[in-house]
Amino acid sequence: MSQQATAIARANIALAKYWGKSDVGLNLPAVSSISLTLEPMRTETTVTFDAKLASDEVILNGKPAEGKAKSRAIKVLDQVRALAESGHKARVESANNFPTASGLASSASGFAALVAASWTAAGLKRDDVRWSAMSRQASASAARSIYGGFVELPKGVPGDAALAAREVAPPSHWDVRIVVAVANEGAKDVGSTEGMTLSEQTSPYYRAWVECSDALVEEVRAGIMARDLTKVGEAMEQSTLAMHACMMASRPGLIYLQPATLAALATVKRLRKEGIEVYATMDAGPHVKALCHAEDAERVAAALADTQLVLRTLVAHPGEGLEIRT
Ligand code: 2P0
Repeated sequence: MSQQATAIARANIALAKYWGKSDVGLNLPAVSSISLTLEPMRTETTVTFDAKLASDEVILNGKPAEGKAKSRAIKVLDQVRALAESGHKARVESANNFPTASGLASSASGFAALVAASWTAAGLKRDDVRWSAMSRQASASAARSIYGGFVELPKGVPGDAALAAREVAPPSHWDVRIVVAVANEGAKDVGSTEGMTLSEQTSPYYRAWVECSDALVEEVRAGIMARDLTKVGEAMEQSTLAMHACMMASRPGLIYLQPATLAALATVKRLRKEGIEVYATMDAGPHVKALCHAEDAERVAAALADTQLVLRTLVAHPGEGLEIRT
């Protein structure tokens, strides 16, 4: 007998950034973050628990996963098996409908979909709070992809195994756009977990980053509630630049920004001078994500696509939280 379920999760982009951990074992963030869940950037994952399988199989985008990607997925399956008191091995098939090198973290939607699909396939009842906490342990940004729209993941005090994200406002609250300017197709050199540890241990600006983040999160949250793009945008830009300053001052320096990043930032600044409300954010990679009103998205995308060294653009809008396909 086999038990199967399919889950769909969307990528998210942090408007107020997470960088640093307060508890590495439980993967608790040292700072609160606020994100926007993105449509149409989706991961669809099917999990099948099957008594006939001798070992777990993990297929990512049509290819068998190996190494760290596979062991991180198996860790989630083991947690779900322990809860469901089941010993059956599983087959996991997961695919993204957005390119992995688009600069949109696939670990967020990937782990959110994996937790929800394996939980449901094991016969456990839907529980978004526990899904978010389990996703957070696999990858903190994944906790935010369980919910739709504007989502906050509070910082965690060491030992708080149940820490989960929560909805700030649903997708219908505010029809903004994120325009992604893809700067480079290559994989990044230093992953987020490793980068955060390095920053905490060596960056003289790490403490300052943690200290300034609370006020920025408050500002982003208040700006979202008031649908005030200037307020959200200004705080969002300071959050990303403060995070990058902290990264850069690590030893060795973590420089995720590339020439195309700076060119795209100059375009965003120029558009603002021309009267378009648009603000930029970057993650642990070179891509620029621009936040703007829906009616300006076409013009922002055209200007970024026209920017030297920018490869292409993608446009996203607020999306729903986790869906189970029955
Ligand atoms: C964010 N990032 O808030 C920040 C901004 C990258 C820069 O969340 O170590 O892959 O697995 O918890 O979730 C990327 O971090 O890190 C991330 P882990 P994750 O979106």
